[in-house]
Amino acid sequence: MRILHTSDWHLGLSLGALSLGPDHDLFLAWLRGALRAQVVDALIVAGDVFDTMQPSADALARYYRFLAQVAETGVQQVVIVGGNHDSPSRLDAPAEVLAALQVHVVGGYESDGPDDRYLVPLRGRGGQVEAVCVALPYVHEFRLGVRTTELDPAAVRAAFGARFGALYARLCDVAAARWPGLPLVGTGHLTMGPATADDYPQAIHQVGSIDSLPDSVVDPRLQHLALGHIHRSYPVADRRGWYSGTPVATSFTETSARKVLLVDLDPDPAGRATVQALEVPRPRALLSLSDRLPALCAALRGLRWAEALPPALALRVVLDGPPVDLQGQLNDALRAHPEGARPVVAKLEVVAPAAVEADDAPVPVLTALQPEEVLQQLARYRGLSAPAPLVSAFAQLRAASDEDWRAMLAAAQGGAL
Ligand SMILES: [Mn+2]
Repeated sequence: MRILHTSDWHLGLSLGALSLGPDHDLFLAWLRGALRAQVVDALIVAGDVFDTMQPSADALARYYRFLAQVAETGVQQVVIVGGNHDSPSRLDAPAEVLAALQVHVVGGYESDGPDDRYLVPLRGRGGQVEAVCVALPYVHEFRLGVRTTELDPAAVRAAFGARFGALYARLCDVAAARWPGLPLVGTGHLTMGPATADDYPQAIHQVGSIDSLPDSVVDPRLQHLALGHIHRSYPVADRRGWYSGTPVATSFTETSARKVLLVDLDPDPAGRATVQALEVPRPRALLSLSDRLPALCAALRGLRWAEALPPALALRVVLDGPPVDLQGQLNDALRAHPEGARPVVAKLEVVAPAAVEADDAPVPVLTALQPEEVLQQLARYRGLSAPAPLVSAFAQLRAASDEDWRAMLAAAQGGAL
């Protein structure tokens, strides 16, 4: 039984004003080719199919078009579970129609529902059941009944580890009893292993105080736990669990190669799966560029790329003085490329040189600064140097007595005070 494991498609995602729809179309076309070429029996999508709870019609069309075409690749079944970005009920709504296409959807976890919902027998090309998938979607902490407010973090982590472990163990028990002698594979949308801040596209991904779950969550009977949630590919729990990572980068920080995983199960249920990564061709470069405006415009004019789609740009313009038709100059530079093959500015930030230097300097404590220093720093931040007369006028105002103030105001207002 050969499985292709992917996750975190985030269909419907935009980078700033740039829709990643064309990127997702290229990925899904490539995926159909890979499923056919690699003679895959089952496709597993481990959550975050969509980027939002209410995906656009465009994102839905892309999803259904793919599912309608996937049978042509020879894949015998598709298993899709919901992630924290997906609406469980919306994902489940077409489940019965999709079941007719051998697409098994599990949108969300109900603690009082029947176990059958989370068990998908996987058939090989001969039509025989050759493996069973324990298809668990993202499970919100309150569904597991752990009260995070009453326990310290270590106790919460231990309690969640025990609950998740017991959930997988119970479903493995049922699967092993109903389909004895077959290898088991699982899904999950949760955090395990050495996730870093960059692995979470949004703070919401660090759900409650669960943090990273212990290896003991992965039931030893699961040959492969297909994980989603973290956007980088890495193994956990003695390589029995794997994150596939996002196939299409969802942010400018996801610069490493994007992957899907090919998983060959051992027909012996006590055996081990073999996992190999397939690199997904990058549909477009995500470039972060920072420079002064003339150099940046020259760089934009000279951009060349090998990817199918023009680059998405995160620009940081370092301004020496007051901005001079910034947008116009950037647009002129971009028009060096033909329409339809023009790089797209997804993010634009304007900073003063002082701000660039200040990135490396320690942040000064406000109370340790003299007011004149604050004035000079403000001027530098705005890309100006504070002229001496301004600084001395400021110092004079600061030193002025109440009487001086009245005199100055009177002078300024023509003696009407
Ligand atoms: Mn995700």
